[in-house]
Amino acid sequence: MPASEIVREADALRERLDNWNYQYYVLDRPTVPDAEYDRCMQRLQQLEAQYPALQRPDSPTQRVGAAPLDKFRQVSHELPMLSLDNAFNEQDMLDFNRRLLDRLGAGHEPLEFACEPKLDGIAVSLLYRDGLLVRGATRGDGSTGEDITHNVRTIASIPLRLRGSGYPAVLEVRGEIYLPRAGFEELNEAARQRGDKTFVNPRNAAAGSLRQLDARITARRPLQMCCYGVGQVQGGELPGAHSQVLECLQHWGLRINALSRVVRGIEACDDYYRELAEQRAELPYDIDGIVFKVNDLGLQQRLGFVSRAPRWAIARKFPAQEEMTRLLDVEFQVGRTGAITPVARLEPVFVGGVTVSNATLHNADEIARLGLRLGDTVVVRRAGDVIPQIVSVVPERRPAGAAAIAFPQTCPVCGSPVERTGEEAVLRCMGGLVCAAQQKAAIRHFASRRAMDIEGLGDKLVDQLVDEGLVDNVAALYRLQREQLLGLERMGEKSADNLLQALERSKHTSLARFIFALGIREVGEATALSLARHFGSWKALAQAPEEQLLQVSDVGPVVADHLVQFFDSPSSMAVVEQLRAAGVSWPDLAVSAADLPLSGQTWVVTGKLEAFSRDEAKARLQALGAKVAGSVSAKTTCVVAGPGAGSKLARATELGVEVLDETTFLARLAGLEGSS
Ligand code: I6G
Repeated sequence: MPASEIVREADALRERLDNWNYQYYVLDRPTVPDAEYDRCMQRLQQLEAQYPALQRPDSPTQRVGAAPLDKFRQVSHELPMLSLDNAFNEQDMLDFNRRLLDRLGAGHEPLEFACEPKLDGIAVSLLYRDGLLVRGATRGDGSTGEDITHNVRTIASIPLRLRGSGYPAVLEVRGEIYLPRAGFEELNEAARQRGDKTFVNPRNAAAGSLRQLDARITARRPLQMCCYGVGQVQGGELPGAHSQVLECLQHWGLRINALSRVVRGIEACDDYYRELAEQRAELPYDIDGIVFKVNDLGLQQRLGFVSRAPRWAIARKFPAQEEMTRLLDVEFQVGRTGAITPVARLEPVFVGGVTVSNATLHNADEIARLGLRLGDTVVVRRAGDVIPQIVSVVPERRPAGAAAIAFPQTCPVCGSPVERTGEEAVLRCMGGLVCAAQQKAAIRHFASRRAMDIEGLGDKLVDQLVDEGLVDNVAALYRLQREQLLGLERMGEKSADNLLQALERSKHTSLARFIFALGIREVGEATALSLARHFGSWKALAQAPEEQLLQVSDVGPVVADHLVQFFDSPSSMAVVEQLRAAGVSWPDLAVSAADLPLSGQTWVVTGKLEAFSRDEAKARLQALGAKVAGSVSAKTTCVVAGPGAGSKLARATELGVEVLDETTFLARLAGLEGSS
């Protein structure tokens, strides 16, 4: 190939990759499949390796390149990186507004505010010279930070070169680098599997990831950057409002918060705060408050600064997601699969908007990692909908003689031996279905709404049935007699009849629900659905060799192994036979997955639904062949939005994705379910 053509190809590949990166990381609108992206990247890498003269520091291939550093260089911020004043309630916000109006004088009411969530991450500064990223630095003490250029270069949402034109010759961009919650959970899960120390929260994980001398480690962490303003600006002009500056940054390829908004008046700030407080648990990242800024940069300049914070901005904080409390005791719960889970009993503490008195401790490794002892003061974290966790111990508050936490030598429920199998971190009761705890958990799962949906068979009643010896496995439920039920404490005739009717009704189910209800290890609702769709009948599934099971989406070697163990177990299969003999049945699936009415479509359900839970809506959509995703993108077919739908609805509207309210959704479902 002639040299000019090679240069042209490399330039075209770079431009294409930069565009896709921008679409994906900054605008959240993926445009090409990953495979196509990878092909282009490989081709560019190949060209640059073959013709080193083509290499450029801003090439998308050059995100990780330099050798590890031996230490961080110090960076002096030309303009100090300030902190923000905090507001904790509505009155603090009214006081803030009054202070602004007093300073600015008459004629400015209502003020225009730029509002956006305050991400719980690490504040950083990015310096661009003539559009090229030349330095990344931490905030440090505000005057001096650390040079983390090698690490910020690995973050895909940070452009190595600004896009477009019109940017100032020197542009310092400020923002927050953070780790989305999903990335944090994955990182910690992987650390737990390896027996390594876990990160306390996403913020610490982001900080730890940025403080790496070896950029290859940072590159493996799914860090994100969200820009909230500018520092020094030379050789160019920016527009006169903060919101317009943010828009410019986005045009130049930098990521800004999709939820930022301009409002008029302090009451509208309160509305925004409440709206975001409702969405907080559902956001894919941690936020600790909302930042409000006077939008007009001229007014900002007039207002100026007080000590280390701007007068024109304030952060209204949300209730803390981490609080301290005391560990009163550790109890051991035996689950459906015999896994023995330590559960911390805590002095009740208000955290993340609710009172928490229990927290999971996962397993013995987790307790060892935390170095936890009875009576310790601990930091409890409750973020989003994740169950509360103990994230650290406060060593200086340990009482004298605090006892170590002893794990049971035998099952605390049935006294059977306990074992750790293979590489597993969990301790398991080996009692199997002899163990009353396992029996109860299996029955509770079987009866649950998303499994056989046996109305009226709640946890207390399951306990009674097992404790009284009336039921020891799920099939025995269908042999219950009215007189037996009437013999139970607090069981009236009406309740007994209702339960018998509910049991009768539950016999008409679907194959997917039945598979899920059996409680086979690692077979959740989605896997059960995939299995049902793939095999169409119980017989075909139960006879399937491992190779066939592995062909099902969602089924890997571990799940396949659990399935085979279940089908090879005479006692498990005897229970299935008893269930079928009792009349549990379902229509075999004649249609293949590809023929279902919503096959190939991606739906998102958000907000509060009246007629059913989001999980139910999800299951109904999946049964019609749809994929149900957690976030809205250009690939989303339709969004079902109930009241309280926030960012996902906004995103759908922005992208022109079809949005259905609950009534229209129900009508659509009825039509589709009738036709499939
Ligand atoms: O720490 C911060 C987080 C978010 C900020 C900030 C922000 O705006 C959304 N803005 C300023 C002006 C400062 N710190 C100093």
